[in-house]
Amino acid sequence: MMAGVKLGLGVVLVCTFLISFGSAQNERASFAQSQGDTIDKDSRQATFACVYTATRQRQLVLKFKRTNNGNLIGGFRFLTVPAGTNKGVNFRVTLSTEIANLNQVEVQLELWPTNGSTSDAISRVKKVFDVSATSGGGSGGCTPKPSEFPGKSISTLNCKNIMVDLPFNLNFNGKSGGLKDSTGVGTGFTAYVPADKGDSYQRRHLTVRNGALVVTSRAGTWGGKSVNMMANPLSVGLPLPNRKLRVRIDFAVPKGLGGDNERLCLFLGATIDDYVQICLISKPNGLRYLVEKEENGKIVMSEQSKLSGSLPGNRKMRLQLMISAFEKNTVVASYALGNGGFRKVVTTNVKGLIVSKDQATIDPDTKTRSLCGFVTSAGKSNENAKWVVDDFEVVRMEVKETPAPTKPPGEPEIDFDLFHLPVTLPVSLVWTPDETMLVLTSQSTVLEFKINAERKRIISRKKYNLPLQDRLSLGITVDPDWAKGQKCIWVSHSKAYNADRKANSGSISRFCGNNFQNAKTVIWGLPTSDSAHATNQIKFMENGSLLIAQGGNTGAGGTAFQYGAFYYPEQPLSAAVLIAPVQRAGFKGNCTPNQSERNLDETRKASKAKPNCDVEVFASGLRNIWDFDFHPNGRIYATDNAVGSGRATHPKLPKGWKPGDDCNEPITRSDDLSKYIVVDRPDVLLELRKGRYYGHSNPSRNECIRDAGNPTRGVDARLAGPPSERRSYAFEITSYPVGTQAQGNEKGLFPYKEPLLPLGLSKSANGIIAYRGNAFCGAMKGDLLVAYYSVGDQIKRFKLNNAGTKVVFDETLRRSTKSTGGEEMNNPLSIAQDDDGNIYVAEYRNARISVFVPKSVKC
Ligand SMILES: *[C@@H]1O[C@H](CO)[C@@H](O)[C@H](O)[C@H]1NC(C)=O
Ligand SMILES: *[C@@H]1O[C@H](CO)[C@@H](O)[C@H](O)[C@H]1NC(C)=O
Ligand SMILES: *[C@@H]1O[C@H](CO)[C@@H](O)[C@H](O)[C@H]1NC(C)=O
Ligand SMILES: [Ca+2]
Ligand SMILES: [Ca+2]
Repeated sequence: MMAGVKLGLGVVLVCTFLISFGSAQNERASFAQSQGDTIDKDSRQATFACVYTATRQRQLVLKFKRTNNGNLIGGFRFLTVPAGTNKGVNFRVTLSTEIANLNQVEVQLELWPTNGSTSDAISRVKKVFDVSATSGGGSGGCTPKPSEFPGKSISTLNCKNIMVDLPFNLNFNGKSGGLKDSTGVGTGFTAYVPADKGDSYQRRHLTVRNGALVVTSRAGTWGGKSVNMMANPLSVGLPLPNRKLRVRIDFAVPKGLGGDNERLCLFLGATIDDYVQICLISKPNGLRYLVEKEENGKIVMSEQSKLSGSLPGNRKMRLQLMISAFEKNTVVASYALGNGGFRKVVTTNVKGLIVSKDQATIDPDTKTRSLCGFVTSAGKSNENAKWVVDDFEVVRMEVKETPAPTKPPGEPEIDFDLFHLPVTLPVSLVWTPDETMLVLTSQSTVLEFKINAERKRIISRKKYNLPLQDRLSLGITVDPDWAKGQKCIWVSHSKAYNADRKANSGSISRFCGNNFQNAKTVIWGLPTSDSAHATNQIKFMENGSLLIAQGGNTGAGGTAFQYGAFYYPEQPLSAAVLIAPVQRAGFKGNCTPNQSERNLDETRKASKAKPNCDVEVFASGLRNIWDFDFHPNGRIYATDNAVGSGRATHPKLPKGWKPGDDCNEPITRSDDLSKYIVVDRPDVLLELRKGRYYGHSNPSRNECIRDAGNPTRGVDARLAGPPSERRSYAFEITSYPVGTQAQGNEKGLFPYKEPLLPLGLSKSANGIIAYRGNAFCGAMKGDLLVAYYSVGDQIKRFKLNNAGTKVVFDETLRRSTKSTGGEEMNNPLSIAQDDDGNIYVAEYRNARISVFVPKSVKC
């Protein structure tokens, strides 16, 4: 038993139990003492030889960490291994680009039960690996973070150049730049899809010539989970999900194909295991089209048929994908022979992942995870056919908007003059009592504007750099005592997204002085997910307490070892609106949990001890609440962002679970995932109340039941969406056993409160204001204005009933979309208003503030 003693109680019990089988005390994993272990800085490939002994199926985990602080660097691997004695395992791992900056890494090998029944590993060994000898990488290229291909490069270009502007057309004139061909001429494509093994980008097989791209095909396939290698899957990043797009490729079918599955495919995908494609394929019975869809490594659709008609003499044909991510994520695949019309062959729905929903989990420079392009394969043929591609284009399609709903009776015409103020990366804005507007950028600068809105003029503009290097700033508000001469701003910031992100990097600082130069961090140690869910907007209540919109760490409350994004578990202060009486003397702002980050990372279970600070949960169950506003009616209204990428789990309930019991076991088995997956949910508008729970689980607070649970066999908790849209959404979660009630107030839990209004899928409803202006004879006073960041970029207007308990009318705010006479918005994020009723919208991707100046009407 000596080996067991240092392993902790849980494991000792396992050993005692297994001792009757005679071998448990030897369960362990170790490095094979091989001189051959390598980490190559240039290719970022690590190879390690390990041995293990296990009495049953176990999980081996190889991790790479910084030696100075123990933080994980990108690139770790889980392997499920069968029982065996002294079995050898070779790991190959691609590390993230962080490796280029390090001289040493700590490599850690662990053996875990596959069912996550212990709080610590059965065995753990470490060694420090010297990487100073190998050369520093330093090459350009794009290795997104977070990424669907962790640690792998998807381009030789900078990440910022992967997504293309529309319309996008390649006619291979050699002037488009992009990935290079065999002779160094640009193909115009900006990315490739990395393979499991080896390099998928193989320049030597590409030649730009006479206005065409000639590709020599190689053997290869993406089908299934195990083998994913295709040469030259050339692609571009698409601006999704907020656009409807048409992608086309024109090419000539090579002569002499032998019916050996030789093919050219036009694809749209997020990974080699999640894509949809239409191919022209050569089969023994002739040329056919093939439409394939793979999800999570399984081909879930494969339809083929012979072409209707024959190829023209020049053997030219076209393939097309029409992509629309509004509501359902629909892809329509078509083909055309020669110059003939397109023939629609398949209409299918794809996962939100493929169309870049859930923007918070996408690398901020790359901005998309939707790669669209073409790839050829020689199939089973020994010949490497040459495919000649003439044209590749992506164009934007018009989207029909829902017709304007009937106005409330007696409402005057609501219309605005529109102008813009340029600001790069604006995230939050606030008006001061001095009638200046402060705009915060994600890079921690503050721009101060004095504006004459009526004349559409900037009177003055001043810039302040806050001393917050390398921090992501998201929220700004002014000090309640500003009017008394206390010129201070409060800013929320974190290390979300940063290369050395931290689980508890969320902070709120106060900056005072003429240049906001006097900084004081008032609250720190708040949760930060490994995606862009962090400490969001902050606002003061009238009594001086600060309310803080704090994002969650997980996709749907549960923790699953299998998902790369949303790695950390929920914590006692995550996924909530927090309240902090910062004005109180002796206020304690250090909310750093006493659980080490290393322990959080290794166990994937958060300590339930609430950090010993004066920050409390005001309202809970909020997945990634961005903003909220105080309404003149005394209520608080908020938005929340729901699951959109199809990769999120709710907590699993242990056997015999009762409300108020624990549910913080992470999911460790891949085959368990499907039992807990939460499919995409609508974003919501909420009325935020103290002491209520809004449905996003948090095991560290014993909040185990998502949404309305699953009380009956029938459809539960069906709520109507916006009146103009005439549809409804059920807030039940059918993966819970029938009879599972929504969260009540057992053992001090906050009882569940339904949202005020489901808004629809993947809107990314963010900024919200309760409009206070008297414009339009007061017709808009008290209406809620909400920014849709993702699908259908716009400002939505919601009219409440007198009690403020129901939305009775909704419309797209005039001039916030093209079809309402405005200039198209791109990722509107936050909204503010001034005392004259002018409305200011921070458009993140358009790098501007849109100002809506109400047109006057006679009352
Ligand atoms: C999980 O694994 C442990 C250790 O191997 C074993 O004792 C336990 O019975 C397993 N539990 C379940 C639910 O499979
Ligand atoms: C302010 O009001 C909120 C909501 O009622 C309350 O929870 C909080 O304790 C109050 N803060 C102070 C400083 O009184
Ligand atoms: C962590 O916090 C809990 C609750 O406040 C306390 O009981 C425990 O002693 C703390 N642990 C450490 C290591 O400080
Ligand atoms: Ca695959
Ligand atoms: Ca039900």
